[in-house]
Amino acid sequence: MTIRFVTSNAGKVEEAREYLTDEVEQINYDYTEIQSDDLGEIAVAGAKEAYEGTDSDEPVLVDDAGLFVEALGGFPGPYSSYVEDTVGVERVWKLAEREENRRAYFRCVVAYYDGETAETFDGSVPGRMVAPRGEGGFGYDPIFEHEGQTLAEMSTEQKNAISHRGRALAKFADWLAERGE
Ligand code: ITT
Repeated sequence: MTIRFVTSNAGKVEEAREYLTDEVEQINYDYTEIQSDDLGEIAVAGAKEAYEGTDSDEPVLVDDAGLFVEALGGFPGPYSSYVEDTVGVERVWKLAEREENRRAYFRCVVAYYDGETAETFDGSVPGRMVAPRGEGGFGYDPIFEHEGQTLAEMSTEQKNAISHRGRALAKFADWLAERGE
């Protein structure tokens, strides 16, 4: 089976390939990102739209993720992508830097849809906001530290072992294996 990962983000695909024995193909499909506080709802709507809007009947995967900074009421949360594109990661650190409480977490929901079954898998990782460090990963990785290292200082393998996406993908891989696929 081939799983079509609907994303513009090659970093996500690289992380997914470490978990899934099936072939993972990256496809670009510009689905509507609905406005919602619920990452799962956003991801399922995207997966269904991408599936219906493409010709293949291979299942699709959509991943919606965000960084939630505690002292900022969970900002940027579901709007993380928009905030990265508009003001950038450094400015999010600048906001967090003014706060005494630097706690934050990443959350990820992976949605699977095969035309019949829709299923979601989630994961999160706690950490704290720090000044940017590290060259790896993508997005907010340089400003998010977990147990002394930023996610950008970790290899893909190390990041997967502790990350929001790694946890969600591990659940997804178990579910696929249980279904015998
Ligand atoms: P697609 O929607 O095409 O999959 P995207 O990068 O826009 O790509 P999201 O909407 O899920 O994906 O991303 C939300 C934001 O959070 C975006 O700015 C990402 O760079 C960032 N992000 C997601 N996962 C991350 C991770 O593991 N580490 C750091 N930043 C992450």
